[in-house]
Amino acid sequence: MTADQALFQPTKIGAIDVANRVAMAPLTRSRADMAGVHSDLAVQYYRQRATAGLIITEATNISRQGRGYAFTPGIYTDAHVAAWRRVTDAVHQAGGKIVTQLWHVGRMSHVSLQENGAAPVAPSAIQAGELVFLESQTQAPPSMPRALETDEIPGIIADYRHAALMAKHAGFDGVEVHAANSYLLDQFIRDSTNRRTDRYGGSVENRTRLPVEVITAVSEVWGSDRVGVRLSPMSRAVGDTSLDSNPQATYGHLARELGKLGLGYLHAIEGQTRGANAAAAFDYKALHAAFGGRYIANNGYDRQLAIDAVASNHADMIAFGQPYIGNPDLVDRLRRNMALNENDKSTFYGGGAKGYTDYPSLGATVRA
Ligand code: 8OZ
Repeated sequence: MTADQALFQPTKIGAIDVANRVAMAPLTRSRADMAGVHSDLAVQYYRQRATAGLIITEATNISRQGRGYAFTPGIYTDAHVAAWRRVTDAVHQAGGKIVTQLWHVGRMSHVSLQENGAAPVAPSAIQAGELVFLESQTQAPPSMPRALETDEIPGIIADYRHAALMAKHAGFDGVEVHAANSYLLDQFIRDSTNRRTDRYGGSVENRTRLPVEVITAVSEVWGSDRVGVRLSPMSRAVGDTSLDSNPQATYGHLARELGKLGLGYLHAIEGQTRGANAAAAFDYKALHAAFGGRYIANNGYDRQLAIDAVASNHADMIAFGQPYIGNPDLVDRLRRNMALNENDKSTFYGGGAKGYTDYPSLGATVRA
């Protein structure tokens, strides 16, 4: 086998058999309804991308409290399950595999998105930078959060467990726990956003306790070999300064603890989310080694970087994000070394079919 063929070989990611090493990274597209229920447009969107070895869905809210952006989907009501079931059936019929990404935004929310205008919750009452997207189709700074009481933590874990169970009812192949990009679990991990003095704050052991407890609970539902986790040790939220003071030690500890659970995979955003690949800024190989299991690398990979990363065993799979917006048949294009469609950035978030399900695949005529 030549180096460039390794990217297209099947493998096993935990308990999931994947047809190739190309994953579709989670992509927020904001096309669900106000209640977080997908329409059949999402069925078409995911079906079109089913030749990916593994689809990781867009970040999906585990609870009403976990919601921070309008029109993002949920996985906590029966209506959510029914809508996602149509998606998973379509992907499976097309020969694909699909896991959903379990998401609680923590402080990255707005009172208008919360039940009865409640304050968003966070490890500590520190307001986030960046902007969230409201139902009024406008953007706003996140609201001032309130710190979770210690006795509320079991309720958060129960919400993750419930969402994991709902994901099972919806027919997914597994779940990915979103512990990246400065959302709730990452807010606990980082000392810049966690000033707690209880057993969930202070030491690295304490700050990583909630992610480990959540992932343990989710693993009880699914079996740990169908649970993945996404981390982004070096990624700041836009307009935010929320990095950890010692990412290598903190995320290394977490990866080691998660490795002991026997998870299906660790998915790492190498560098700044949506930025260039910055594998040099952090020792991701050490993170992978601490974890000891399957590793999905993400961020700014192109065809050659992906081929090299899989051929050299840097990664077991490469997750492509933005290339999957405009290229439903990305695997085919990479295999044949064909040009990629350009993305229309104005249709990334919100709207309908335009920029969602209308990107062309290489047709049979091109193929001939
Ligand atoms: C883009 C817009 C809103 C949310 C992430 C879930 O960065 C997101 C997200 C991306 O992980």
